[in-house]
Amino acid sequence: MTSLTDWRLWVVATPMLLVATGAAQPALAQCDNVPLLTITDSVCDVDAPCEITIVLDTAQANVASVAATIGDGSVLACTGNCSTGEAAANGSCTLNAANCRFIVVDLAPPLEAFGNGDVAHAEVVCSERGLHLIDLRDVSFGNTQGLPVDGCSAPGVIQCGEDPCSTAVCGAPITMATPPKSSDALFTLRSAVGSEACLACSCDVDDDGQIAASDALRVLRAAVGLGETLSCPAA
Ligand SMILES: [Ca+2]
Repeated sequence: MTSLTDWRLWVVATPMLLVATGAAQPALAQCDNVPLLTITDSVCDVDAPCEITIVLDTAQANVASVAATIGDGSVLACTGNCSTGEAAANGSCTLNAANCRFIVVDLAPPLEAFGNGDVAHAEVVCSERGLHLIDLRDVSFGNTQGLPVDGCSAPGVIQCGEDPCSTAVCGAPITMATPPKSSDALFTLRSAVGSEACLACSCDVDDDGQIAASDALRVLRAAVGLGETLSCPAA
């Protein structure tokens, strides 16, 4: 039998799920078995040059060029400094400081396909303290024949400034209140679907190494006074 409290929880949780998933990334199934370009999670000082790493998973495709724009210009600027990583050692990297668009390409015959791993190290400057989800926008891939290759990108988390875990409250990424509020649960849910950036010390409230919808539900249960115990990993 469902208790009144369970029903209240469901009524609150359902619109939260709709809100959170409505802002999610395009269907991931489209990105199965195609090259994927990502930014590794990075920690940067405010207003100081900082190197971020661009990583390629080729999905066994022939990829000899990658290009993308780092972020939307709101948080990060680019210095123009870029170098290739081990997975694109035969290529060269160019980064446009004006718009943060980079290209890594092998232009020296014989053209060789890139491997899996670091393809570029790009220098950026973050101006806004906090955690930021940074996209790789307008991504494109090409092969050794110069022909386009279908592929995808995924964002990375850039921490700008000091470690927020030093002051974080487990389960309360927004309000830092104990017990947390429903807004903390919503933020946790949005981070679970990739719409927000949250650290494990704030949002992995069952300490299982992942931020999932189940973490958001635990936060919500704590917020409505169901005595949920929240336990995040140490920073
Ligand atoms: Ca978890």
